[in-house]
Amino acid sequence: MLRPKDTSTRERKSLNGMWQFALDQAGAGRSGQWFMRPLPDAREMAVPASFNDIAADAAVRDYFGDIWYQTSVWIPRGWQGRRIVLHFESATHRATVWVNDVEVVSHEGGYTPFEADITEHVTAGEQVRITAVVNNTLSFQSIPPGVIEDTPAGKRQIYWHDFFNYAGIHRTVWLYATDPAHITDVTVVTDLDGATGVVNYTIEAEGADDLQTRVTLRDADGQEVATKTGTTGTLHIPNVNKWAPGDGYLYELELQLVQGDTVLDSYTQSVGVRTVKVDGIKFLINGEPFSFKGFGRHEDLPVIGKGHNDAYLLHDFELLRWIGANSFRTSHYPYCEDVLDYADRQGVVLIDETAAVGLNMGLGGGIFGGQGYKTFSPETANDVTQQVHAKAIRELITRDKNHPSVVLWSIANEPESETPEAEDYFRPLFDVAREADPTRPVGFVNVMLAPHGKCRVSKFGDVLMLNRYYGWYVNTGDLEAAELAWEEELTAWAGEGKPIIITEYGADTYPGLHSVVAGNPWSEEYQVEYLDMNHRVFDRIEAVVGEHVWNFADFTTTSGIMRVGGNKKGVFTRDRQPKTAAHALRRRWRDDL
Ligand code: BDP
Repeated sequence: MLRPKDTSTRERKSLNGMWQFALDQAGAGRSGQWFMRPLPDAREMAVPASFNDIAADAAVRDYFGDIWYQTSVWIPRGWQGRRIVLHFESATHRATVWVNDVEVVSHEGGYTPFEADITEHVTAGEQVRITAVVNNTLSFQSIPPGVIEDTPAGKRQIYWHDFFNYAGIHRTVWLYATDPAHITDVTVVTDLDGATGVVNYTIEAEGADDLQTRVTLRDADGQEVATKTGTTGTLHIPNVNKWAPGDGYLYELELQLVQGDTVLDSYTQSVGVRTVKVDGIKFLINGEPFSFKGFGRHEDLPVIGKGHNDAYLLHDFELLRWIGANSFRTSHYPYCEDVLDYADRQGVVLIDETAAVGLNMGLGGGIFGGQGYKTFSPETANDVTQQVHAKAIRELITRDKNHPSVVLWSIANEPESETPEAEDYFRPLFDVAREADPTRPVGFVNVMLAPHGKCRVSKFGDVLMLNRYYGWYVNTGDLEAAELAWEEELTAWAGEGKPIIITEYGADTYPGLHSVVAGNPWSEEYQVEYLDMNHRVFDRIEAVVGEHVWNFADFTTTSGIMRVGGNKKGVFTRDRQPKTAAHALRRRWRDDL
């Protein structure tokens, strides 16, 4: 699937703005065919945004079930004879969509795009009604998982990930038009041969059997550097300008379907020429050892929740630059594609993660003890879950495969990984990832409950990604003991001979809480002491090639005694003010200061 774009032959129209909106508490909308007419008792809702925090009402914030969205749109008169497509960049966690009275698409998974060819159901120059029923419930067969429990007070949605289950239409909805003959996908794989850049491309198209496929590669100044015909081929760039960390140089590949002198379809794909390879304990980008400095993050903003916002995107990247970070992980789900595009342009390196978070009944919202379920069993996470998970991996890779910024796939965060059931569940999922993308390393993020010697899944990964909270969840306030225990475990992992990225280490810190005495958790000073201790350990172990602090900014979670107005492990507050630790990290990460 290609991201909708304006090109010389394609036109897109954003459906963002105010939609009609109704919560379907009684679950009456599907059988009552709400898509046939204006939604009953509708209010207005902003798209893109999470609906949860808009109403200032706990019943809305904590609602789970069917959520109806409706809008109407004019099909441009000039789109007569064109192929017309309705495209959702995401709907969390699943949706079914109707155009007028006709169901056109259903999609499972809250963070990847889906679309429907609606040409047959619309008329150029006329208005159509678009209705989407979004559903945000989590079950053992969804990614991420959850369960609905019956309690004396009614049904409650339970889940085991430590961030609020924001839902709705979080990203842009597009209507776009192409020629009936159109390109459906392109895969670009780059390589380096000395100073020559190698760009392998494969194009897929529909209705194009009798057409010629033409590609033209241009540099950042718009100068043509190579051209070719055919749906698959290799282009060479003498004296290539590489894409590298901190230097997001991009070429542009124009793809065309041509009949005689007429270009029927044209699409542009940006291309960063770089290589990624794991070699022993080294993580190589363009053959050079790369060391990850940065954060685990969240899509989490005041009022709009997981809704995308360009101004925050720019500001967050400014803060990454300010602090000297070169990378981050899209914890714990695929991010808005605007984020990936911008990372490409900025030369920021990404670990790209699926939404498989919370597949661990030993945990819940952090390290809070068992949940009373077995993680993997026929009744809980089972074969169906595994298939949904496999699809989530495929959809992530299909969507993000052409982003040079993405150097590593993370197929899950902190799942149960110490049991034979976990081993059986994950083994085939690594194959799924490698089949979908043979060019990038694959890993998963290991949790403290499955330390070295116990984890049965790490052996499948190309790199080791570890989340550890020595000095926070264990050895709280005792950094001396934490340092000994952490170094012992990390030394054991280093014996595996793989690169190690510390994908999470962090301490909750209440901004403004200070302490002159060391070892005082929640204070700004303790966050600094905690990070310093971790860095001493990392600096003694050669296999550690990355440090991603948890978290870039404070974020919203469910309520609980372990959370004070959300998770406070941010180095920045939720409104992006630095805690003391931000300055300390800046001194460590910026080598130009
Ligand atoms: C880890 C999770 C992360 C949590 C974090 C924490 O990967 O999502 O927010 O710990 O407890 O277990 O702060």
